[in-house]
This record gives sequence, C-alpha cells and structure tokens, in this order.
Amino acid sequence: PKEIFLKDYKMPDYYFDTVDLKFYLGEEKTFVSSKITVFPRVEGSSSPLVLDGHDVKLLTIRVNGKELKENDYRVDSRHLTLHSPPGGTFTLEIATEIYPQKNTSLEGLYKSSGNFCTQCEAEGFRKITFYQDRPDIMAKYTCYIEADKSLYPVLLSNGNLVEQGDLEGGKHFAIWEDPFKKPCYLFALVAGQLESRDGSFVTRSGQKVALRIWTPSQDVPKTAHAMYSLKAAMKWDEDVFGLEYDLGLYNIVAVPDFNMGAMENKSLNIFNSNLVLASPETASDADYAAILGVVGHEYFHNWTGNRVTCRDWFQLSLKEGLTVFRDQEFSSDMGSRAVKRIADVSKLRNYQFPQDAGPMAHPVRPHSYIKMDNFYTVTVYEKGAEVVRMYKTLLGSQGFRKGMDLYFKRHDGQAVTCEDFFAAMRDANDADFANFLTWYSQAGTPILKVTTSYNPEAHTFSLKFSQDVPPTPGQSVKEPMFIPVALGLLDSTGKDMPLSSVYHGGILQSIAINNKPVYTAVLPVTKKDEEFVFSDIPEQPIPSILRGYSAPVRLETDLSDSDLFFLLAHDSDEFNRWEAGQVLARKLMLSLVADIQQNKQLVLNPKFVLGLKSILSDSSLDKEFIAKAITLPGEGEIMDMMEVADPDAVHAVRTFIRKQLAQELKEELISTVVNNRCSEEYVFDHPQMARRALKNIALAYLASLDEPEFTELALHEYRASTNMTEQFAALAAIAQNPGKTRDDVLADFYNKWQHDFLVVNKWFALQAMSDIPGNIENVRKLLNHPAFDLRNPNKVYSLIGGFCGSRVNFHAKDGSGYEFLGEIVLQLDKLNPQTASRMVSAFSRWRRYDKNRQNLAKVQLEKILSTNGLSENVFEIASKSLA
Ligand code: BAL
Ligand code: ZN
Repeated sequence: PKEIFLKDYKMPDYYFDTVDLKFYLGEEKTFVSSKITVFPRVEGSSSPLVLDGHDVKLLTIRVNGKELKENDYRVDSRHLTLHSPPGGTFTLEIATEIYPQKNTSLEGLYKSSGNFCTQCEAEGFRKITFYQDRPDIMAKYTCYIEADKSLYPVLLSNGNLVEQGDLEGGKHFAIWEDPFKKPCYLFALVAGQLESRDGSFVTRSGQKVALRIWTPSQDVPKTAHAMYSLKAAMKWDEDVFGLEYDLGLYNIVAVPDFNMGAMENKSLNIFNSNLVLASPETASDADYAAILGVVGHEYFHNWTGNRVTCRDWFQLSLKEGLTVFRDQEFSSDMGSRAVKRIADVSKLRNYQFPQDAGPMAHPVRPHSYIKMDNFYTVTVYEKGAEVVRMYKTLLGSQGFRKGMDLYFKRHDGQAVTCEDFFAAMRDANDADFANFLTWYSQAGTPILKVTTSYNPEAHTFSLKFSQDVPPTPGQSVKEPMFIPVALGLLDSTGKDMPLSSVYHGGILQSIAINNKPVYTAVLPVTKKDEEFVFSDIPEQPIPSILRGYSAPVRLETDLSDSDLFFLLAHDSDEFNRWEAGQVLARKLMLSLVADIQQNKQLVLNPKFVLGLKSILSDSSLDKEFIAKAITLPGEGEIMDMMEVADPDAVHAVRTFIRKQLAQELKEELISTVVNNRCSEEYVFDHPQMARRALKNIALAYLASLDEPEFTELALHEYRASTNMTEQFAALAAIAQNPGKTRDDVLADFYNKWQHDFLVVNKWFALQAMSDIPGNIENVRKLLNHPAFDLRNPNKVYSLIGGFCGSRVNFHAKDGSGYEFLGEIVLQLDKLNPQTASRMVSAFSRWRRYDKNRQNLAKVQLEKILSTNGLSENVFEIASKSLA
C-alpha cells in the first residue's frame, strides 16, 4: 500500500467545470454515464489526465464526441489515464457499469434495505465512475436518474428538481441540478420506497425553504425531533453566525446501513437511521441529544465544508473541527452549557487522549495517510474542535465572529487550507497568534505543569507554567505550544477576586476590559517555561486554573486536596467545579489501584464520600450537573494514567468505590430516585433530562449493591417507565449483576422490542459491554442471534465495538477476547473494510498492558497482517500498531 504525504500536494493539471451524470438503476447492474467539461490549469497543456476509478467497468470513452481507441488511454484497477488530451477545454464522456447490489463496503453507490443510496466522502465517488476524486476539483453538477417506478418511486439528488416524468416499461426519471460548485465527495443520489415528513423554514431574508425528512413510511412518525432539530439549527446559524441556507429545498434521508453517523451532501444529507429516528418510547435522552447535535452538524457543514471546502484531505479538520465546534456551541445554547462542556471534555479524555498517546497519534492535520477513511478520528474532529475553541477563547465572541466573516468573504466557493482559516482569524483581529499553528502540526497531548506561590508582604500571586509535549510516532522532538489558560482566583469565602493587571515577561500588563477588572483572565502561555504574577491580591487565593477547559492539555497543579474540595464546593466556573471532583477521584482511584496491587485492604477516604454527599444534597445545583459530578472517571481514563495498564485492578477499584458510595449514601440515593420520578409526558428539555439523568445514576449506584431491595426497586422502575431513557437505565442497573433476574429482564426487553432494530442494537450493546465474568461466551452466542448481521455497521458497533469497550472481558488474561476480535476483523474485512478497521483499532494500544497480554494481542495483530488480500484500511491500523 502507498502512503500519501501532505508535502507532496500538487495542484491538479486539469479542472472540471460542469458534470452531467446519468444513472440507469437496475437490479443487477447500474449504468452510469458522465459528461464533463474539462479545462487545463495551464492553457495549451496536454499532459496526461489521470482519473480515479475502483470496481468500475469502463464501457466507452469519448473526447469531444469522438470515441477513443484503446491506445489513447490505459485502464488499471485504480485509474483511467488519457495519454494526451486536446490541450484546451474539451468534453469528456465516460460510460461505465457498476454493481451496487454487490457493494457491501457501503462506499460509492450501494443498496440499503432495498433502496439505492450513496456515500462518497472521502473517496467513494471513484466507485461510481472515473473521476478526479479530490476535493479541489469543484464543478457544477446535473443528475439524471432513471429507475423502475414501483420499486423506486422516490428519486433524489443534490440541488433543485428541474424535471421528472414517466417512461415506458414502468420506469420514470428525475433530473436534478445543483447551482453550486462542489467537490465530488458531496455528490449524493437516493432512490427507493420512502416517504417524507415535510416542513418549511423562512430564512431571515425571506426565502422559503422546503424541508423533507425521508424514511420508510412506518418510520415517518419518528422524525419529528429531527425536523425540530433542523429548524433550530437553521435559526441558530442565522442568529449566531449570520449564515443563511442557500437553496429552496433541504432533504434528509435515513438509511439503516451506513458506515458513519451522517453525511453532509449538498442539500441531500444522508443519515444513519439511529441519528434521525426517535420517539420517547424507543430513543433515550442521549439519542435525542445526539440527533440534535448531528442534524445541526450536517446542516452547519453547508457553510463550513460545502461553500468553503478543503483543498486536500489533510485539511479535513478545517471543516470537521470547525463544524464540531459549531455543533457543540449549538447544543450548549439549546441545553446546559456546563453539562455539554463536561460531556465533550470527557469524550476527549476517554477517546482522543489515548489516541494521542498511541501508535496512531497524528496531528489535527495529519502529515500522511495510507487510507483517508482511517483519519476520520477523534483527533481531527474533537481535538480539532478544541483548536477552534481556543481561537474563540483568545479573541472573544465578537473577535471570533469577525474572523468567521472574513473567512467566508475571502473563501466562499473555494477549496482551502487550515492556514487560510488561521489567517482570517488573525487578520480580522490584527491578532498575534505567535506559535499557534503548531496545534495543526504536532501530535500528542501537551502536559502543562503549574506551581503557584503567594507573597503576603507584596500581595502578589505567582503562577509558574512549564509545558512538555510528549514524543509521538515520527515526531520525537516537539516545540512549545500556544496554550491559552483561563484563570480565576477565589478568595477565602469562595468568591472570584477582581483581576486587573499581571506581570508577564517583566512588564505589567493590563487585563481589564473597558477599564473594568475581569474575574476570569486568559493567560497566553507560549513558551516552555513562563511566569505570570498578579499584583494587588489581598489574601492567599485558591486558583481555578484552565477554566472551561480552555486548552486540550493534561494539567498538573500543586493544588492540595483541601484546595480541590474548596473548588468543588465554591468555584463559579461549573466546569472547574466538576473538574476538581474528578481530579480528587482520579487521585483516589490511582492510590487504591496501588493498594490492590499490593494486596492491601481497600479503604475509601471519608472526605471523598462527604464531598459527594454535599453535592448530591445541594438543591441549588443543576440536576444533570450533580449526575456528572457523582460519576466516577472511566476505567480507561485511569488506565491511561498508569505505567502499565491493569484492567482488573482498575475495574475492581471502580466497583469497590461505587459500592462503597452506594452503601454510605444509601438514604440520599433512595430519596433521589423517589423524588425524581415523574409522570409528565416526555419532553426533550433540559429540566426533564436532568431529572432523568440524576434518577438513573442514583438507581445504578443502588443496584450495584446487588441487594433484593434494590433489585426490586430497579424492577419497579423498569416496569413503571414510559420512556426508553428510564426503561433502559433500569435494565442496565439490573444487568450489572449476573443471575436469573438479569436473564429474565433481558429476555423481556428483547421480546418487547424485537421489531425495532435500533432498540435491539441497544440490547446487543448492553450485553456486549457487560463486565460479568466470562461474558465472551454470551457475545459469541449473540453473534449467531437472528437479529445480528455482520454486514450492518450499527450492529457491529453495538456487539463487537461494545465488547471491546469492556475492560475485563476484552482484556481477559486467557486471550479469549483478543482471539475473538482477531477472528471477527478478518471476516469483516472481506465485507466492509471501514468497519473492520474501526474494530481492529481496539488492539492499537496493546503495548500499554502487561507482557502476557502484549504477547496475546501481538499474535492476533500478526495473524491479521499476514492474511492475504487484507484491505488498505486494516493494513494501515494493524501495521502502525505493530511498528
Ligand atoms: N463528513 C463526514 C460526516 C461528518 O463529519 O459530518
Ligand atoms: Zn462533519
């Protein structure tokens, strides 16, 4: 396999102006013709034109209407090369044949539940026809679709429907025209038996937009929340960024077989069903929130991704980091900002930090790839969003908006780079971003250490920062990063102190805004070692550092436990209030892990219990915040902080603390469950969701005790629930403990929901993730369950992905978990390389474990790599993991 490098980027020799596509959809094969207006970048040049193509059969090729002879071109398994094009603008016509019914990779044109659909990002268009499949080729498209009318009554593509009609032989056609130039990765086609929920939106300039969400007819009632989310997103983008929708029609189609979550094709988004369909009975609050966020995300791409796109795939974060940031902000504004921030930072820590510390570590803008699909990662998306957030932290809301406005003014209709975004932010604000660009080029999570000291005579408070970026594959030496540190100082009553100036680099600098002191200052840490000294600090403060998690770093402070308990009780920054509790919990868990490894008796620090008790009983706090604050850090997060990860010890410690807390806070937890029952009709709003979140976590704690009283309580909640959030939480609470009750309730749940594939996926995932001993046998059985199908990505993510998330069973000492994954990856790779490569990633951090586990995992990786016909996707992950 060939590695592709950012440094080798070259402008294309040819551009495309217009593209007319024709699809004749059939049951065995589909005929595709394309007519492209091509012009050379340098007038008169007639260098060879190389088109990409994969699993496409070439029928004919014409230049300016004349069919080419065999020695005018060359076709191999991946390319079609025209040796000497005419040397000016010319028309290229290509006729091809493809086989969507046989396409299990779910890239290009394929069938999902009897309907045709497409997925072209990143490089799927080459599975439809020969093309320059790269994002800097932007053209205007028309699309003619012809198909059997009874089998495929709905025919959709990008842009506006300009004509449709019936044809002989029971066929019909539709012609779509997209007035906006686009790269081919945004092309889409859907044909099938679908019905729509219709809505409309009037933009602030008065344009009426028809909104349609398409699904099989029985699912239309479950699209109300997606429609609500779409309208909310359209309004929000106008209000916050001044961005309007630009066509008269916006389509969303839900399909059950989809590799990703969703795809932002121009005016024809295609979604994985689980991110569209929701009803209170079948979808949880988390599903509702995900739908809101992803419908928003795909809509926001219309400007950040579609109108302004990426020059090449290395720039992916230009659109994805920015669009994730935008969807995070949208969800924050629609719900609770603090809770959303906590959830996003938890995701970063649990998934991105491990990636940044492992063999697949790559910068937000990678330097190279073998298969681009492998770089749709938490680093490009979530760390990329943190990078965008730092611009906003440094510039403020208004400065950030000025930067965005300039970005669109300069680049609308263009394919650009991360530097272009950086330059727009800088130029719009006349800002000095020093070494900020290293966030795009250096991988690894920076470690930021801070030591503090108070001088009671001089009334000064000093913070000395020191930063290190750990080495990552291919990058052994790192430069210092630009780290914005948002900081507040609390006085002895817990109030924020006013801050007006700080000594930095020997100069007294004002941090006041409009001559008024601030309560949170943003300190620009740009060097390896740097000191900031606040003056006029009348008493020893407790510093609240990295408020709102102002930079994606690992922070190490000299705060004592009592400082942390103080922040947990008083910090006005809710994120840091939660964070103080998490720092305490991480310290506690690590020290208990050391105890267990030395066979010491485990004892829980009573101060920790009291700290959580006061949070749990504080009625002034938001209920979802309480739920987050009493949730212990994940096992992965703790293992990540250990020299050698010990899944058994970490699991035992987390289980011990949970049970101990449940025992000692029993009364509070019982009243939390009882007082948060509610008979109101389900509404997706923050107060109701917060209530359910708190009740559900309290129930989970109690059920962990495995006492009949609480099993009964959980059973009662399971039976009494009228929505999936509470029903599933009660099921999960019961399922913690092996035994007959667990088996009965799991069977009952399946019987109730077997007709609903999305709910059945939850049922698979719950069992797959279970930590009950020897669960591998159950997972192997579920592989043969009639509802399971290796060809459906969601089912794979639920059962196989879920199993890999169980620290104890996936990492079983006997290697049974690794062996299972090894077998599955090889089966899956033949069907769907993208899904197989996501699964094989579970092996990537094998070096973090003990020698025995290392050997067992290595054997599986070696076996995978030595298999003939392995996909580039799996090859890249497996080979980098072993390197
Ligand atoms: N562009 C791929 C799916 C998404 O990030 O929206
Ligand atoms: Zn996206």
